[in-house]
Amino acid sequence: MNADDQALELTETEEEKLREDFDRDGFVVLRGYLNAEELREMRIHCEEYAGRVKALDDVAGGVIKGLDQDDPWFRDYLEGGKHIPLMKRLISDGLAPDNVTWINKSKSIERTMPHYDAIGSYLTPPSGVSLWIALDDIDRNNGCLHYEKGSHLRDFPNAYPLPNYDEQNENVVAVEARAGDAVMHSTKVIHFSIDVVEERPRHAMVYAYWGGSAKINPNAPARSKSAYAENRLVL
Ligand SMILES: O=C(O)CCC(=O)C(=O)O
Ligand SMILES: [Fe+2]
Repeated sequence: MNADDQALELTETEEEKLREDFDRDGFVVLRGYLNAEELREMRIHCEEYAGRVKALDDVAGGVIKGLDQDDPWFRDYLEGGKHIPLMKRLISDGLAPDNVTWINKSKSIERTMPHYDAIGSYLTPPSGVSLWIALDDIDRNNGCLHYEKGSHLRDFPNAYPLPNYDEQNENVVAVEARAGDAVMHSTKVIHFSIDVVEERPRHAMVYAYWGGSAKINPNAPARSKSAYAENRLVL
């Protein structure tokens, strides 16, 4: 069954709360976003991708981008997953898919340094939203994500990692996740992971979108490898 056969079931009040949280914090955490069967299905497609296209263990940096280009299952989820209606309402815009990324950062790989996803964007405004899904339990011991609440409302340098960034500032919160939990975050919110101290699988997937109304900035070089950079699709 395709993921878009189901929908995220939320009451009006629940959705209203998510919208308020997203506007204020720049992200929302969805506990149990994938049920056991959906989690199993996404993991199976990662394993299948690893066997047929590329294994994450063989990739320096622990990140593979563009799974949508080699695997219709991931492309279908990017273009039609159950998250899409809510994500559109969170940013009050259409969604222009960018790519599907698969991440597993072990001890020997550099953690994800402080950044916001729109760094280096060739779009203006660099608005958008990403769906990050934990495929494993990801806690303080194996490099959980941290977010700075409200940082999406300020402007930061266009550089990775963000220079002179205070990771201990009072608005930073740790987001420990169980497998199947998800985070929807603005492309402008600052986030990073911490060092892995306990070696355990730390698989996550990211389904990334630009705001449908964002335009290509003619002054910015088109450095994107996204399959959608040339053929824009707006959901
Ligand atoms: O899982 C990670 O370490 C990085 C995730 C991230 O930066 C993202 O989803 O935008
Ligand atoms: Fe990110």
